[in-house]
Amino acid sequence: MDALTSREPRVRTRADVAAAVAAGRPVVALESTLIAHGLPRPGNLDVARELESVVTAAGALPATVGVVGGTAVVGLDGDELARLATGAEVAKLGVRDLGPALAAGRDGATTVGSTALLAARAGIGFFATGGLGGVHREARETWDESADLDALAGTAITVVCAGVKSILDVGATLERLESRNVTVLGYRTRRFPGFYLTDSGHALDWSADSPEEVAEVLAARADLGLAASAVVVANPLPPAEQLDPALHDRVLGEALTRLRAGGVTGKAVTPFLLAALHDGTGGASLAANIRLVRRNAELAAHLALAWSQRRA
Ligand code: PSU
Ligand code: MN
Repeated sequence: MDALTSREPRVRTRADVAAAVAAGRPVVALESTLIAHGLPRPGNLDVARELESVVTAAGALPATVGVVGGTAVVGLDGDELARLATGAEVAKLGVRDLGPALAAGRDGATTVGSTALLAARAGIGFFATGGLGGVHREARETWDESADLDALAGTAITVVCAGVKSILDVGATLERLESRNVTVLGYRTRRFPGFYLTDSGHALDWSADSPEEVAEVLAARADLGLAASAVVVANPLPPAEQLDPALHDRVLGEALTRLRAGGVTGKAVTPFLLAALHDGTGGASLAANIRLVRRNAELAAHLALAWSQRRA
């Protein structure tokens, strides 16, 4: 580890990431739960590496976040990334799990909420994922609402996503984002994307048509002192790249039936439904998932670049 690596107790920021943040150069955080728990092995490690390459090719520095042997790492190195993608005991860590996991010296993948928290603490302003967690369809009975929403309401970061996962109650999730004052911008659209689908069926009040327009919104928020909560930039798959909506609805219906029958609860729900979709669509949803995270990583890099140019 060289002298530049920034070390706080139990948190390590990779040296090049700390240097780029200090110099105001563009950095994009990536999360590890989508790699460790959202995508099937063994292809998941290739996707993790590819996302980093996409960010690099677009001119920003990637920093994948995760927990390795009880240390929270902002900017996993190649071996650490492989360890979280392929390890036998990699926990799924939301914000509330970080304390116990660090105390126990565990390995774990960070969710949108915990990645946003760790990235923002390290001074990173941009983050790409697939789809946010949100309010589940059974929430009236189960009270299952992703901790991502609460974390985003209290974390200063811009998150690029393809909306929220289509396994969720999208309308209820948008209502909660409104209640928690999370700004949502459609990227070149006023329709909220539906993760595997281009359009969730819900309208948005605001959109931005370029990285510079997003930067203008961030600057306005900063001037108002509103920068303590997240901005969600919702980036839809183009219609030609989405999953067939009829296939999506049919397979999701079956998956929800199996979820109820199987008694799956808590943080196992989202990985279960994603895997059921990937199996039930013969891999078509997996291909769409990989396409959308790649696009989000690329857009997040463009946003980070526009922001650092604006400030220079
Ligand atoms: N995006 C994807 N695949 C995923 C996720 C996002 O394309 O698996 C993960 C994120 O880490 C998000 C988590 O935080 O799903 C939501 O889990 P839950 O619903 O249990 O909060
Ligand atoms: Mn949940």
